[in-house]
Amino acid sequence: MINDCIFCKIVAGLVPCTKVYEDDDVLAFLDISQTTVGHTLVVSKKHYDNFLATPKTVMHKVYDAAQRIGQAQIKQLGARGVNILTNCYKEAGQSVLHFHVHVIPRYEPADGFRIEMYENTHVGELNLPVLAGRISKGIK
Ligand code: DGP
Repeated sequence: MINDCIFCKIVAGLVPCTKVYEDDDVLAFLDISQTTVGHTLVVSKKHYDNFLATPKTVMHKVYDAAQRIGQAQIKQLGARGVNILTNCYKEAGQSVLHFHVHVIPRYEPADGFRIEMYENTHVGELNLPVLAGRISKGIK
C-alpha cells in the first residue's frame, strides 16, 4: 500500500466507495465523477502505477473484470455501447497514479463523454516505415 494513494486507501477500506465487484486481485467501484451513469473503475488491489507498469497476470485479471462489467452495463443499465479506457502518466490524462481501467457505459453520442482523434496536420511529413521500425525495435 502506498500511503498517499487514494485507490490504495479505497482497497484497504480506509476511504469509502460504492462497490460493483471484488475478487482476490481486483476491486471495481463507481467513479466519483459518473461521467455517464454507471461509469465504473476497475483497479488492481495491489499498487502498480499504471497499465504499463502492471504484471501481465494482474493486468489480465483487471481486463477480465472490465469486460464482464461492460457486458453487465449493457444488460442491466440499457447502455448501447461501452468505452474501455486506461490512461498512463499525467501527459495522457492519468490523475490517479494507481492502475485502473475506466468502464464507461454509453447511451448516445452526446451523453457526456467524447473521444476525438484528429489527423496530425504534419502526417504527410512523417516517415511511417521508420516510425513503425522504431516502435518495433522496442517491443520486448
Ligand atoms: P484518471 O484521470 O484516468 O487517473 O482517472 C481517475 C478517476 O478517479 C477520475 O475519473 C475520478 C476518480 N476518482 C478520483 N478520486 C476518487 C475517489 O476518491 N473515489 C472514487 N470513487 N473515484 C475517484
